[in-house]
Formats: sequence, structure tokens, C-alpha cells
Amino acid sequence: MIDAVTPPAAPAPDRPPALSPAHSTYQRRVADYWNAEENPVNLELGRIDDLYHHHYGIGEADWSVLDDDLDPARRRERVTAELHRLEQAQAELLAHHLGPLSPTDRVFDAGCGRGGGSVVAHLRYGCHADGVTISAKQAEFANDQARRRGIDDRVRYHHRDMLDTGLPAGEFAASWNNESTMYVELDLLFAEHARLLRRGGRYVTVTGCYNDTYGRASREVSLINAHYICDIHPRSAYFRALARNRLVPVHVRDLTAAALPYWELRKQADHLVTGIEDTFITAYENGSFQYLLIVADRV
Ligand code: SAH
Ligand code: GPP
Ligand code: MG
Repeated sequence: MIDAVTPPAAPAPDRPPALSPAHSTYQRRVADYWNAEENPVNLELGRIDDLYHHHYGIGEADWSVLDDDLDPARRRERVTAELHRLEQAQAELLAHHLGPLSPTDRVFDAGCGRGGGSVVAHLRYGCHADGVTISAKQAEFANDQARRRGIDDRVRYHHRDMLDTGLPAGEFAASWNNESTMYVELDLLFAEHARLLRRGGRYVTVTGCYNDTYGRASREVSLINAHYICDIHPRSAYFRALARNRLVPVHVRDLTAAALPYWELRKQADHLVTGIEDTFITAYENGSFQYLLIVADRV
């Protein structure tokens, strides 16, 4: 007899983050990027209805917003609103796949940005949401937004590492990554989702991945990586890592074609462009890069 019987572990408390020493140089650089980020394409869109997103849009665009006969200021305003509508459609598609959920359910938003996704989920289901971002500034911004909406008792944001959230195991009915998987190792990420989700819980991601049938990462994929300081995974890596972590895909959708109108419109928005627009269009068109929705069940 070597081992004495160990008593069952007490439930993990909702402990504060342990970011500093374990925090890698890479993570600090990623945090610096998001702490400094103030692109008009994100802030001006968010200001329209206080839903701040850091993801792209999907669906057909209303090209009439580019009409030349409009007053230039009015034209800019309409283009901004149309891009926001497409980003909001992306957020709603993701939120739709989290459900059904009830107001007593908890959801986890991994890599939550300025917090728009958790607000969308809360407005749709009335659920409690915890968002986690590596950027202290984003967490502060998002908590301030929740306070202004009067939902800060149910929607909370934390400055933490999504690989080690300190949130309680098995408590979450749904969780997601909206364009945030490319900052981390997928095995570590999905292990944390599997830990947090209850059995039968739902995991959803919308992500950009490189296409295995093209080969390795294309020039455009490498440019996107350099632009955002990220490391885009191949499509195959998602399914291997999900399977290794008790996450079983129930629905997969290639959103690449649906993502193109957003980039074509954004490219023509002189007041909002960041310079990465043509790279996305080329990457989607040459087949090296795909925009994917994956929905999985925690078994
Ligand atoms: N999901 C959000 C934001 C996507 S932008 C939206 O759809 O609007 C990518 C986000 O990932 C940023 O908020 C960044 O801070 C976060 N991120 C990157 N690495 C992270 C990590 N290790 N832990 C937590 N968040 C991280
Ligand atoms: C966030 O969007 C961008 C990412 C999380 C990085 C990469 C995503 C891929 C799908 C590869 P953003 O809204 O902050 O970007 P932008 O400022 O360009 O609008
Ligand atoms: Mg954006």
C-alpha cells in the first residue's frame, strides 16, 4: 500500500488571476497590442449601439451605401453602419449556436475583447457571462460598458489568461472563442473549455484558419499573423485538438464566401481602413485561408 486515500478536492474557488510570472513574453506583447489598440474601424462601429466587436462581418452587403450622390459625411456614416451590421450578424450567428440557454445558465467568452459578444449572448438568453481577456484595458472598458447598461451583476469581464481562467469547473452551459484561438495552443485552450463546460455543454468558435489542402501557411496568412501578432492554426489542428479534449463537433460551416463582402466594403471605406484589407481578400480568394464556424458538444 503506497497511496493513502486522498480526500476529495474542495471545489476550486473563483480565484484571482495569476498573470504575472507565468505570463510569457509573447502574451505580454499580445496584451500590449490590445492595450494600445484604438482603430476607428472598431471604436466608430462600436459607438453606434455600444456593442464593441473585434471580429469581422458576414453576409451580403448593401452596396448602395457607397453611392456617390450622397453627401460625403453621410456616406461615411452609412458605410460605418453597414460594416457594423455585418459584424453584428457574425456575433448573432455565433450566439445562436450557444443555445438554447436559460437566464440561470453561465457562459464563458474566451478572449472577449471589448466585450460585445458577452453582451449579445446576455441580451439573447438572459444568461450570466464571464469574459476573459489578456488586456487589462479591454477588461476595464468592457466592465464599464456593462455598468452603464446595468448588467454588471450578470456580465463580468476578467483580466486573465483564457488557458488558466480560475473559473469553476463544470459550471458553464456554453463557451466560445470568437476570433481568439490564434493566440494560443489549441490543446491547452480546449482542455480549459472542457474543464469549465458541464457535460452536454456547448462550445462554439468562429475562426480564421489556414487551409490544409493549400499546403502550409501562405504569404497572406503570414502577413495576417504579423499584423495581429498571432499564429493562425491549420484547419486540421482544430479537429484533432477538439477530439483529444472531449469536444465533439456537431456542426461545421465554411463562412469564407460569406466573409468576402465585408472585406470588399471595408476596403472602400477610406475613413476606416487599416491596410490589411487586400491581404484578407487575396487569402480568401487564393484558397489558402478559411473563415470557419465550428460547434461542438462537451461529452
Ligand atoms: N472575441 C472578441 C475579441 C477578439 S480579438 C470579439 O469577438 O470581439 C482577440 C482577443 O483575444 C483579444 O481580446 C485578446 O486580448 C484576447 N487574447 C489573446 N490571447 C489571450 C489569452 N491568452 N488569454 C485571454 N485573452 C487573450
Ligand atoms: C480582431 O479583430 C482580429 C483578430 C482577433 C486577429 C486575427 C483574426 C483572424 C480571423 C485571423 P479587430 O476587429 O480588432 O481587427 P481590425 O482592427 O482589423 O478590425
Ligand atoms: Mg474590427
